[in-house]
Amino acid sequence: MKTIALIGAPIEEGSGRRGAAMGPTALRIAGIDTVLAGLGHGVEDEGDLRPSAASDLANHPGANNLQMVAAFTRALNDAVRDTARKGHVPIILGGDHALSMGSVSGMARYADEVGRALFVLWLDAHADFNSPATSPSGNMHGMPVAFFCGEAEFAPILPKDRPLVDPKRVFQVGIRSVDARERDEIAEHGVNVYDMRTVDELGMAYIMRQILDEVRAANGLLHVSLDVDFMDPELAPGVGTTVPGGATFREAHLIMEMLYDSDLVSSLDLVELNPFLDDRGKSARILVELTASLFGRRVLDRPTRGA
Ligand code: 5AB
Ligand code: MN
Ligand code: MN
Ligand code: MN
Repeated sequence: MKTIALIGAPIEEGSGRRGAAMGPTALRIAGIDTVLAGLGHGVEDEGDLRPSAASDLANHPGANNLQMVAAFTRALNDAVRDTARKGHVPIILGGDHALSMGSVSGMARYADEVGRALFVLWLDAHADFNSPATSPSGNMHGMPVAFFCGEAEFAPILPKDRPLVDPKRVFQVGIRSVDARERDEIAEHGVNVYDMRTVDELGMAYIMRQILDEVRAANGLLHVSLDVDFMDPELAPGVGTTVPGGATFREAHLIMEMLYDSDLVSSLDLVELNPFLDDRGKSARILVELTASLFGRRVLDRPTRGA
């Protein structure tokens, strides 16, 4: 059994609209703490981070709300590293996806301290590899992967010598909306992209086995970042950036069960939930269901084949 630390990150300034700041509350109302405790884990709810804007940074025309995004990045970078040092598993309750600038950078710092490689499983409709120079919107929830890979270095948000994530250790699954310049960037940097067509052709189980084998062979830590829009909008409508053709409940669920079986997951982001757009808590509940599966809920105890 694990000790899980819930860290609320009510940031919405990284997205183009309001509402994601209510995400941590919705996840708590959907019962994330009691569900995890019911599986036998220790659960410590650290409450919500409430950083004040990073007023040392100048506004940037290509990076909307930079001061607030930087404040959450710094706060999470420390909080996640401290949690991992205690041997606990941080679950970041978002909040928009800009928060992964901080959570993944914090895990990269921890991995560096313990001499292990950090891998990232990015479950999203989008590649989130824009920078202020390439972004069509200026919204920083479209930039976290470029940031923690060291690409979007345009302001002193974190120290320059921070540990980075190797783009070849980033696995993106479910991708189906990529901007033109982003497409070139992910190819150039060698990010592993399993887009929806690949999921359809190869199947989720095959893809997950490949990813998990690689993490295991490197004795790596695996950070999972789950964007609500990874799922099909029919299943999870509570998000500002829906894209049709997303993962089904069965595909998402299978990923979570395979992650649990692997015992490789060190940390988890639940991001982009916008309760203002949700349908009676549906998306919040699905995130809690998936998290339960990632931490060991079993529908059936499978008998050994042939037994
Ligand atoms: B999300 C877009 N690529 O950069 C941009 O939901 C969308 O965290 C980003 O994946 C979507 O503005 C960010 C058009
Ligand atoms: Mn995203
Ligand atoms: Mn997305
Ligand atoms: Mn580049």
